[in-house]
Amino acid sequence: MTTGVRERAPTKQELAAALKRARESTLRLVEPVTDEQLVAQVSPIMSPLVWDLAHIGWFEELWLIRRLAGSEPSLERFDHLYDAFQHPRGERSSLPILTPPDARAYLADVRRRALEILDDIEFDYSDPLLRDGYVYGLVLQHELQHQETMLQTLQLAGVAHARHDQLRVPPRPADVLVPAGSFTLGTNDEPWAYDNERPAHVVELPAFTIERHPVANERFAEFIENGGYRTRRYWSDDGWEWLQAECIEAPPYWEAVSPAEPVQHISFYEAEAVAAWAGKRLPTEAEWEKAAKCAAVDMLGEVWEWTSSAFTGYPGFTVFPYAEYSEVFFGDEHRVLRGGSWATDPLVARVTFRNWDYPQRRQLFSGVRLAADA
Ligand code: AVJ
Ligand code: FE
Repeated sequence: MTTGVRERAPTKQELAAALKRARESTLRLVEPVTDEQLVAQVSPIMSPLVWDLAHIGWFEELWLIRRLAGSEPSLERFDHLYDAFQHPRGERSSLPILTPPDARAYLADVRRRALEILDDIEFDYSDPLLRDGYVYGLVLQHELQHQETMLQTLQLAGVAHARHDQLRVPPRPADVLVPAGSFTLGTNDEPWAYDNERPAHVVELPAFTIERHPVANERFAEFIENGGYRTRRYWSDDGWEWLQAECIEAPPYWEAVSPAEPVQHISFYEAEAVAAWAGKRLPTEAEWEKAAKCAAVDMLGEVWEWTSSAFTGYPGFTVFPYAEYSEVFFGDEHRVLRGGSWATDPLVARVTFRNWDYPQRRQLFSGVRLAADA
């Protein structure tokens, strides 16, 4: 199965194969991880890995078993343990969550039952949950996104080292001019798009330039050498306040980076500051998407790129199929990131996909691509 607008609905075999592939990569990710590492609370902003594992199963049970077949949860207490809104990430290791062997057994059991239901199901295409296999796409993308979350935890734990050495950014920044005019932001016909990517709507933008590649470490190093972290005017008020409170002088893992790779693990504030130092600015998410769609700049799969946009609903937004994916995060607290990183599965990393996080966050595989008024 590929991304992009599909000609026809995926078959049951294709859905089962996609679920299998996602599960294999989840299990591969935790294969070298000890049970002790699985239960560790690595950071207050991350769940213990064993929580992510069981939560993947819980989400699959919720949508592919309870919703589709109307069955009861396997255990009543799972809703309170594995619903992400019940307990903050930093408290999850002190909850009575499943042990690593039980979490693995639960994942396998849910999968077995979900595949039985898939086998029996009558695809009712008037049901928006089933049309184009939507609910299967929801569960798949959920698992794939949690893999990236788990990789962030592994990185913070020092267990994994970001496997990004295939990324190379040319030494000289190259600008692409995107002429003024309108384009369509978002999508109506990407079958597995999230509610926050819809509806497609026309947006008019003045001309702007955007760089062909994200900022590389060597350029970021120049920013540091030029006193970037000590120069007030490069920083927003919030950014400067954050910088003073955290005493930050470089991105995390800075000692180990290669010059030609995109800078990673930078916060929105650092992204803004390096842009100001370069005499540029962050793109808005509309500019980012226009460049990807109309100037055909390849912008997927390097690093997540901070945009200047707050995460909000597009005009005409409607919740589907649950408010806790997107809507509860709308507002001015979160900034949008675009593009997907080297750790993002291609099923998720599409041109209309919107990620979001708090501006101070650096656990993400996040970098920046610079833009400017034309
Ligand atoms: C879209 C990456 C911000 O991890 O909080 C996982 C994805 N939603 N489970 C997140 C998600 C529910 C979400 N992000
Ligand atoms: Fe989740």
